[in-house]
Amino acid sequence: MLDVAGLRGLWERAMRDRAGTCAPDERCSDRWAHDTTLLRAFGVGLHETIAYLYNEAPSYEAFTAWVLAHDTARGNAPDAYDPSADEAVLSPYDLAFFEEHGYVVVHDAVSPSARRAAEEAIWGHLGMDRDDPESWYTRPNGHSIWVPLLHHDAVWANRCSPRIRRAFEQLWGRSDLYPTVDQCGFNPPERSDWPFPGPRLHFDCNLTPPVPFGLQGILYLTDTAANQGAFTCVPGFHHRIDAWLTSFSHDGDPRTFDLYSLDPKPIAGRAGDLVIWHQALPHGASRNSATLPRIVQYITYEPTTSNEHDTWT
Ligand SMILES: O=C(O)CCC(=O)C(=O)O
Repeated sequence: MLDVAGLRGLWERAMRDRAGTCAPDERCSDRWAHDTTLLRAFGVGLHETIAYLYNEAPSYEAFTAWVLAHDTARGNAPDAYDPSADEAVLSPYDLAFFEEHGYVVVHDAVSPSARRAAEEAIWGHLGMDRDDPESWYTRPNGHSIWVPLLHHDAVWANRCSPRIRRAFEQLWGRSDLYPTVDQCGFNPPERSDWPFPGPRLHFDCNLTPPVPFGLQGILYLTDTAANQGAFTCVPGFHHRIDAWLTSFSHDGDPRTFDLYSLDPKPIAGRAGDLVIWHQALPHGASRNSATLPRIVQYITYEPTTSNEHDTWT
């Protein structure tokens, strides 16, 4: 079978890694950026691909068929968006706010009908009734706020929103970006039989200093009060992180440090707000002490080449 745009190399590397025979230089960040871009261009999620490759060890033919079965005509490619929507989404004030605080809120990132469609899709996927609070605690996916709904049309429509793409382009200062194929989230009010399961404050990025520029994002599909499980981060920490990491060079582990001691702040928002944050901010969800669930979609755009270190800390 023909190699499809580098898929064979990706499949071969995964099979070698699975067998424990992958050479160290095959795991470099450039290779990672290439492979993740390839998967995003085909419209498949990273975790679903890893689960498929590592759990099922498919033949190359089966893997290619699996990838190609995903609809790639979703408008996720850098040249697929409408140039008429090319005006700035983030104002100079927004950009300065991001520079100072390391996060920014994009209002009306998607239309009301688009966010309602995604919210409906999540209720439907979970098999829950928004008017029946008992149903909010009967999740088929276990005790987690993650909702692995990746390929619903409404979710794809938000992921490819021109306003969202443009905001990420402005922050990255480049346009060779693809949206990650990421999941949704459902964080109901905490109960004694359903304590908040996290994610608590953490970093997803490599903590080898200097921590490079990188972005993450969350779209609020419903109004989200500060006490409603809101996204929480430590504003401004991107300016301090390298010095902070250096303080661990002889003793301690930044991954086990009590990040709650760094003065985190919940970021409330309206339905349709997208919060974008610098990867160097400690961040997480929070416990929901309100009366309604927090319902979100995770959306990030990443470039086709890597600025990350090869050594993971
Ligand atoms: O759901 C949230 O508010 C936080 C999400 C998060 O921690 C992440 O995307 O890494």
